[in-house]
Amino acid sequence: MKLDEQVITRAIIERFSKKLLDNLSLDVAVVGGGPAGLVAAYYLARGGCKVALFERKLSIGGGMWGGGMMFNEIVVQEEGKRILDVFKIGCRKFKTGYYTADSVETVSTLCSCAAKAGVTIFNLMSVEDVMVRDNRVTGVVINWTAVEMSSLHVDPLCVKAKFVIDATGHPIEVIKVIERKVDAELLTPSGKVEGEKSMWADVAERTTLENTREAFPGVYVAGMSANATFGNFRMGPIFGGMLLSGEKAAKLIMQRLKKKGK
Ligand code: 48H
Repeated sequence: MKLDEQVITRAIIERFSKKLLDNLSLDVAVVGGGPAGLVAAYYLARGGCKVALFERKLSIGGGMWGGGMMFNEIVVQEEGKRILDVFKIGCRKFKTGYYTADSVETVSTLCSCAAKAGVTIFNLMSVEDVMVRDNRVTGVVINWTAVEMSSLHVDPLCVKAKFVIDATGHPIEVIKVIERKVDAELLTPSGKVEGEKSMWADVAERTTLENTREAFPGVYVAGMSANATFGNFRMGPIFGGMLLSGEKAAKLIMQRLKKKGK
């Protein structure tokens, strides 16, 4: 059979356009494809939610690829290992309570499992704003990362969502937009972003989970965003808290949507 470039081109345009059109109204928009966002999206999709994940970069996986300081191994504690086991990611005991996993295997498996569970992943797309009605976020405003990078004056498009997860990591981009643009308080003690503190792995891993909750009506924070929003420590290259936070965000949202997790 002879291959026709016109067919190849049409296939990509038609299939991508359909994918985008099918995702203009979501149960959950996950912003950020790091470990927390991927795990949250996976559990939401498994629970029957319509979920799309928007990732600014070409590759999904956020800060996990590089392990610690580009040594591509990650550490998880006992509780975090439970999530690695769910995804059948190989991990090895280092000493009591500490396990290591290959960061490339971990990221690629989380990504693959999320896609296979039914998450639609849009890479190269950034969330630059939100829609707010009656003091509740009702969706996200998206644009191509290339537009953002080149500072082109191109207007964005919009995706409606019942819930949004800010899984953008250290910069907490969705919450920061709300803080800057919406004339209302966040659900934090001060009503503002409390801010990330310096390194303390033991406390940070625990508080990441505690801080995984609704930070503005309709918006949950997961992963590093949770501690940055509610004001707690960073934890360095231990990733159990990120994985568990993704799982918790999904559970909380599914309760609100009255969906049963699998
Ligand atoms: C679309 C966006 C936008 C946007 C950002 O940084 P991440 O890996 O986030 P987490 O919370 O899943 O994991 C944090 C972990 O990687 C980490 O940094 C740790 C444990 N640090 C500890 C320490 O002490 O330093 O992923 C966030 C993703 C990235 O891929 C961004 O490109 C993406 O979100 N992103 N995508 N629209 N506006 N902003």
